[in-house]
Amino acid sequence: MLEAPQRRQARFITFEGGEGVGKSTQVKRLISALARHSVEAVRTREPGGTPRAEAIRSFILQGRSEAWGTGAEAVLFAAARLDHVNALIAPNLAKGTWVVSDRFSDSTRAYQGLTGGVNDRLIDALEHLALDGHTPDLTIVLDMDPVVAFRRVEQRAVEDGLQLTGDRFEKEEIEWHQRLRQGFLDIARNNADRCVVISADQGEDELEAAIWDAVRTRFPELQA
Ligand code: T5A
Repeated sequence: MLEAPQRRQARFITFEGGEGVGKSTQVKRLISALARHSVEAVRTREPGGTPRAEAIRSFILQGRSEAWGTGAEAVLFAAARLDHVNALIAPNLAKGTWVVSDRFSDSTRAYQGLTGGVNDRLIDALEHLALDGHTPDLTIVLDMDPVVAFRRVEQRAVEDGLQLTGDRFEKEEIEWHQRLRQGFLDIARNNADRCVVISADQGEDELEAAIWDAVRTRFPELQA
């Protein structure tokens, strides 16, 4: 009797890093690379990914939560994440679809925790609550000098014919972004079994190849 082909275990991959390092670009490229290897994957992002979480995204990124303080903002990001996990991430993984997310819980730890001053106990508790065991299988941390990343964001604004007013996070000082960069590197060092740091200061094609190498190394089933 023929055995039914074994379904590959669905994987959860997240991209992290500072603003403008190329996460969105590479998330799209990874989805395409996975499709070329017959892997069905959904692309999502944080904050957001579901209608309810997108509503929280708009509220926060318009600066409307600013007066509440960083601790309350961490709670809002976690509320969005809880819905994202329950309504999108967990159901897709359960039915065998891979999930690739542009930012996830490490962003709360880096932005609100390590650079925003929210204590580890609250960050840990929120992470425990929102993830409910759905820790990423692989986190790609894209790393580069924030000054260079800002130039990319400026260039994008020029190309889009926009004035670079920035959302409220992008108005923060460059020094703050340097600390943020170090925060992501610290998270990667403390979670070396899950995180891979890749220099984002290279062309899109080269970066895509480096990311694909990391993904295939972590998930050898893709080499079959
Ligand atoms: N936040 C989020 C928190 O504070 N806590 C949390 O818990 C979470 C989840 C999200 C904000 O919310 C904060 C963090 C953020 O401040 P966002 O709009 O999602 O806001 O912000 P970013 O994730 O920073 O999005 P960006 O679009 O600005 O940056 P990306 O996605 O890293 O970069 P990308 O791919 O859009 O590329 C930027 C530009 O560079 C070009 C692209 O064409 C584009 O023009 N580019 C390259 N140029 C040269 N070489 C390359 N290799 C390039 N790759 C891309």
